Amino acid sequence: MPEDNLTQNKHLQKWIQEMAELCQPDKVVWVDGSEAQLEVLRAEAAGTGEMIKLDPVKHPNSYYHRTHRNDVARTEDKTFICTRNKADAGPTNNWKSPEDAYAEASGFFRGSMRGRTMYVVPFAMGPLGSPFRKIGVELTDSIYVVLNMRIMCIIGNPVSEELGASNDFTRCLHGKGTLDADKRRILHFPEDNTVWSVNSGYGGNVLLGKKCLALRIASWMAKQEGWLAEHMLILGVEDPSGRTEYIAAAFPSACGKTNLAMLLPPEGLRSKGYKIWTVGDDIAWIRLDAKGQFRAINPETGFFGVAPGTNIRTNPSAVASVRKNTIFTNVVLGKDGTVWWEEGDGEPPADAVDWLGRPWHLGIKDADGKPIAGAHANSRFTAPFNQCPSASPHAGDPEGVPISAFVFGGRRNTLAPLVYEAFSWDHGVFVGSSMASERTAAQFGKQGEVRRDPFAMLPFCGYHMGRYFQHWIDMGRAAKTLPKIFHVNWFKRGQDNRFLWPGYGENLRVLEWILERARGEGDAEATPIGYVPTPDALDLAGLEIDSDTMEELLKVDVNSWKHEADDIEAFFATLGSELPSELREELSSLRTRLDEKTAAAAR
Ligand code: OXD
Ligand code: MN
Repeated sequence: MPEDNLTQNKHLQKWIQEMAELCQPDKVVWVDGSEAQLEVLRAEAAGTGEMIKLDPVKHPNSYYHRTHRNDVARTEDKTFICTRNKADAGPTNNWKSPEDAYAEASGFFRGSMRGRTMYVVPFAMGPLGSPFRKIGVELTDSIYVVLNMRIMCIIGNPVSEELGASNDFTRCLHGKGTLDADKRRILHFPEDNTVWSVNSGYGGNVLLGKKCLALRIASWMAKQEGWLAEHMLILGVEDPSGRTEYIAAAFPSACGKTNLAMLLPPEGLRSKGYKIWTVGDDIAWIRLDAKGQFRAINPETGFFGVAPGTNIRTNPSAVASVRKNTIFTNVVLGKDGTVWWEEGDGEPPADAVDWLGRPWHLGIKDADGKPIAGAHANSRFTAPFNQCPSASPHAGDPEGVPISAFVFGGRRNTLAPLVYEAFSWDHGVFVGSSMASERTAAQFGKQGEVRRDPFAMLPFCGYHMGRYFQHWIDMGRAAKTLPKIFHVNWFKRGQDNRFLWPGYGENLRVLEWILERARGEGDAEATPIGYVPTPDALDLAGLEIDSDTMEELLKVDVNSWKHEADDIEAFFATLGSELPSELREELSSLRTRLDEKTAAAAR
């Protein structure tokens, strides 16, 4: 037992003991969350080179860290849902039996912390005292993890005090091990409320409160307990009358969620009095309140955002958020203690090393003459939520914020119009369940290939996807006020392959229409796929966009949608008998509406 262990919790004590016996750390240190202790850890990590302290004037209290070159992103092929019955994990997850998974990973953990310290990090996802909050305890041999957890959630004594003698906490064990990629495992045991992660040091695999607890384990809990754990941003739109309404939106990774969550209104709308309030950029926990209204919290207290592409134009609020108290991972490091990344602001530091630690300068090329990027494409910043200028004053409300609209989005080069509204809750669930993105020329693989990512939860749903769809349908039945459901596509391209919509701040024009529709206002036209804005329904004042482009953006091409219906059917078939009948019916109604449209055009 750690000498300074402040917990009297017998369940926690027993588990720490067992895990320490397995991993054999030299020391077990209780993380109390105090600034004094964190300072000691920062100094220790700076001493060993695990973290590099950045220039205290340009980047106050900020650090740099590099992960192993084979360990720079989430590893979905090494991520498993370990349930007694394989069917409970469903066809979209990798599965292992709990016995096999524990046995194999125990081998990797055994003795792996010799010569190292095991840190005990009690953490809370969601505000303390809130009906939403869940408690976890992460055991880790990485100071980088402790310091990131400090930014991403509430840690330390306030959490263990709230836990008291209860056994109701997620047991999270993380060990860097040898960083051997073949032996990397991210294992979820929802039946045991346990996560084991070994042989990785990359954030998404090791900050176990985030994807592992707040999405995979939480989605399982949410199904049992009657709530929703979603891969969604939450934002508030304040209109000129001072009214603020909230939207929760799901997009696959790399579709600009953080940018949308921190959107800065374009001048035209800002001068009218519009403001955006950020509640969360990645995860939403959603419950029905006593009145049957959906309310959401962001269970995190920080941003773990992608650095490249973040600049004063794309996301000024993110730039402000990372000014201090930030950890940068795998970006360019200057000898002068500054950091830089591609499509960031300003010039790179003169004397710099890239994310692999090699001397680097802008324009440097590899042996084939290809430019070498200085920052890894998935390099990250970890920054405190409350440093965001658009942080909502209601982000920490224990009851959450009321949700007026759910928005789903994908990256579709052609098919999907800029925005459309589902006809009903079940139709909206169908829209979420059939979400997809197309590969662009910038991605590896066949261009135009469609990848289904239902509710942007494909890598994060901790149980059978068909049952998850059913849960969404059931939540709609339980609600007394139903938010409307929308689909957006910022990425539609014209004949010349250029984006038709300017995106970024201008997306607020679309959100404005969405909220009007949610209130029962706003003009729309029924099409086979849903309600689409009439040509003059969007407020385009101050935006230079011609009517042909708008027509193209809002167009619903019936033949392409017929192909889409075939593709959705093929995807649904992979879910077998667990696909809710409501979704089968929605697909068949979509086909009927498309056929009617063709018939009407022929008449
Ligand atoms: C993330 C992701 O890091 O979705 O948030 O990949
Ligand atoms: Mn995410």
